[in-house]
Amino acid sequence: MNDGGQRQFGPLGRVLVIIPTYNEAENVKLITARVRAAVPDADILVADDNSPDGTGKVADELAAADSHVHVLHRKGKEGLGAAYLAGFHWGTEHGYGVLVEMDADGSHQPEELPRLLTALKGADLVLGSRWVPGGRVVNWPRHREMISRGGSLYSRMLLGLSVRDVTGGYRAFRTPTLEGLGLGEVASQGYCFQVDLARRAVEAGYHVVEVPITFMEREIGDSKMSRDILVEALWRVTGWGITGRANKVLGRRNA
Ligand SMILES: Nc1nc2c(ncn2[C@@H]2O[C@H](COP(=O)(O)OP(=O)(O)O)[C@@H](O)[C@H]2O)c(=O)[nH]1
Ligand SMILES: [Mg+2]
Repeated sequence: MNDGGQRQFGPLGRVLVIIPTYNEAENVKLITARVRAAVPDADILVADDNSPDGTGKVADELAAADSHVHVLHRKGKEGLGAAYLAGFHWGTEHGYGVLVEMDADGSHQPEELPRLLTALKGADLVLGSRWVPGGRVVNWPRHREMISRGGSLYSRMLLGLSVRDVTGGYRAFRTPTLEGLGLGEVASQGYCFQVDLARRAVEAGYHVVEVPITFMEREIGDSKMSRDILVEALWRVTGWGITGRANKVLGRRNA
């Protein structure tokens, strides 16, 4: 996280909110309406992994009724990371200046997005953060909070990051920032996708700002969090930490 104090940041450009979905048929309607009300100028891209519950069809109906809503149909469940990468690609191709990550389940409140976008005027990347003063979580089971806080702490210690909420998924990127992260090499699928992007942004020297958010646990539908996702995060973060330290010892940077 550099201070960014000396830099001039250009205008933001058009905003695309990317919402990955897997079995969120009810939520996708609610979240789309809330984003449209909170940020009327922004467009929405629903990135659906052929959800068995018909989320993709619901999204198509929303898109047919509103030119601000778009749908990316993917062939099957490939994880959050792959859905976001496809969404970033789509957004870049379509000329958006800002790409936002937001869950479909209402955990990331669209009403807070204007604050993230205001902060992005003076940053390369804004992280919605639960673990800075003013940030909080509502209705999260104790074990989820422990996994999340523990995951952030472990990642920060191992990777030497000053970011507080390393695993959060409510973020606003300037498109050129994403282009500088080497997304072609990102293999992370689940949870650790967010850790991967945060560490790449910090290592690339981008100005990263954390803005406090209130994270609300979902009320409808089921979490896709799984043991496999946790295990992937643990081994990848540990691997990055070891490689990073070895490179430091050997005097190499970003090898
Ligand atoms: N396209 C796609 N979306 C996914 C996948 N896994 C999770 N999501 C979406 O990612 C967001 C976060 O997932 P969620 O289950 O709420 O995780 P949690 O908040 O950590 O419990 C939600 O909008 C999910 O529908 C996936 O494999 N593909
Ligand atoms: Mg969720």
